[in-house]
Amino acid sequence: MRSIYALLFVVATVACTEAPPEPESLVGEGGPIVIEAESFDRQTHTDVRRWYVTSATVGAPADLRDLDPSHAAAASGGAYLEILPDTRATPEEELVVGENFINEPGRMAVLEYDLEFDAAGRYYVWVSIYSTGPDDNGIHVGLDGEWPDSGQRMQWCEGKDAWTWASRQRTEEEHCGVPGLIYLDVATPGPRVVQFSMREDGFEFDRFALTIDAEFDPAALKE
Ligand SMILES: [Ca+2]
Ligand SMILES: [Ca+2]
Ligand SMILES: [Ca+2]
Repeated sequence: MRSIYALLFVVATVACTEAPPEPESLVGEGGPIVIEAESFDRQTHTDVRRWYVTSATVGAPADLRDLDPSHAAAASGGAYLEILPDTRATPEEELVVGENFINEPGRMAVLEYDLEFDAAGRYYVWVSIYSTGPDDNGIHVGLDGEWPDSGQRMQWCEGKDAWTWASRQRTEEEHCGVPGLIYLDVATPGPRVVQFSMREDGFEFDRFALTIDAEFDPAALKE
């Protein structure tokens, strides 16, 4: 019996020394938090499209279609993510739902970020992307496996050919998106999983910001 207790002690000791991983980022009332897209914790739903890191030293597999060059040099942290292959790079190319486009969130190329929220609240979501056309500028955002209306169809029209912050939701009436409609409601403090999923392939994702400030101006983030 003693040896069993000894073994249990060893197991318990090992278990205690291997503490569960701490969420890397704390989101609270102290102002916006900015997360690099490439620091994601997991991705799922990758059978048709997935996110690839591009940096000065890393690139997506060369056989995946991508018509434009790397934009890593001007990306924050020197790296970004892109959904590839990009089989609809122009409006003339066929739109294939479930392949190069998906209006339903949480179905394709889902990124996950483990974050710790130290305050409940409504968190507005801003994302910096690099878009070169009208078919690489849509994404969805969700929380803990839920995809609320307020996280669907983030859209960018202005700021082509440059890394550009926006927080706008595409609507029936305004295809370029309405500001102030993209947010996640966090009911209680604690660990949460913030998720992004594909709407259009070829989407280039540098970083995102969460803020309780409805008047947030991303210009404040520029050094
Ligand atoms: Ca591209
Ligand atoms: Ca595309
Ligand atoms: Ca980045």
